[in-house]
Amino acid sequence: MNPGKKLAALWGIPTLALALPCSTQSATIRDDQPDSSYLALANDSEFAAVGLFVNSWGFTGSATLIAPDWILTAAHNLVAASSGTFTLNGVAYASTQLIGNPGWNGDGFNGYDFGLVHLSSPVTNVTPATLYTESLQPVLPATFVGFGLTGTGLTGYKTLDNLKRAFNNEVDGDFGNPARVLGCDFDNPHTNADNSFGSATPLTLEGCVANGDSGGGVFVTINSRTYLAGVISFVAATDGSANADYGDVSGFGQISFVAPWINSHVPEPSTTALLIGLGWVLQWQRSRRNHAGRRA
Ligand SMILES: [Ca+2]
Ligand SMILES: [Ca+2]
Ligand SMILES: [Ca+2]
Repeated sequence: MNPGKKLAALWGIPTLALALPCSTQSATIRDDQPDSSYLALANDSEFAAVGLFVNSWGFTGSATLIAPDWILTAAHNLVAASSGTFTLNGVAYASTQLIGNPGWNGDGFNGYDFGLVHLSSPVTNVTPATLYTESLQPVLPATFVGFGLTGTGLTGYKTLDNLKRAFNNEVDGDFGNPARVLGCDFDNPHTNADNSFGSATPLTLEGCVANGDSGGGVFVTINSRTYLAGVISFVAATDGSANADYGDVSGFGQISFVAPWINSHVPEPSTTALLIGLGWVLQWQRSRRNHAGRRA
C-alpha cells in the first residue's frame, strides 16, 4: 500500500447515532454469510475482554481490558477527550486517566495509534486479554473484534446497532512499516478483482473494520492459546472510498512495538514472551496497487 495515500482513521460515531433506528442489515461482513455467525464469534469467551469505549465528546470506539483496571484502545479515540466510559457486559466503568501514546501524530500508517485508559474501579468478572509481545509474522489468520458500524461487503458500512461483532481475516499485508502496522484485505467471494494482499479467497467469516471499531482488539491463537496482538486503527481503500466494502483494507498497530510503553504504565499486564516464527511461512505480499482512502 502506498503510504502517501490517505486512509480513514476509524473515528468514532456520535452517540446520538445510537438512538437512531437501525436496520437489521449486518455489517462489514460477507453478504453470503449470516450475521449471526459474526455475532456468535464475537461472543466467544476468548474475546470477552473487548468492550465499548465512548469518550467525553461523545464518540464511540472500542477497547480491550488488559488488566483489571486498564484498557487498551486507539490513541485517536482519546484526542481532545477529557474522560471516557468503558462498558463491558452492561457495566459502565468511568476513566480516571487517559494516556495517548506520545508517538501518535495522526498518521495511522506510521503506527503509534495506541491509548491507555485507567478505570476508576477494577473489572472483576472478566479476565483481561493476554498481550502478545512478539512481532507477528505473516501469513496468519487473526480475529478482529469491535463495536463498529455494520453492513456487507456489497454495501459497505451502513448502520450502527451497538453490537459486538468479530470477523476473521488473514494478516498478509502491510503499509511499508510491517514492524508497526499490518493489514488485511476484504476479499470478495464473488470475484478476485478486489484482491490486494495474499490469497483472493476470503475466509468463511471474512470482514473489514469500520468506524467505531477503533481501538478494538486483533487476536491470534497460537498453540491453542489466544492473545491480543494488535489494536484496530484504520480502514483504507482501493476504490477511493474507505467504506469497508469488498476490497477495502483493515489496518492495525502491533502491540509488540509499544509493549515497553504499555508496561511502563500498566503494572502487571498479562503478557507472553513465547518465541515464535520459525513455523510460519514468510510470504509477505504487498499490494502493487495504489490505495486511496478518506478520513471518516
Ligand atoms: Ca483477506
Ligand atoms: Ca486477499
Ligand atoms: Ca471501498
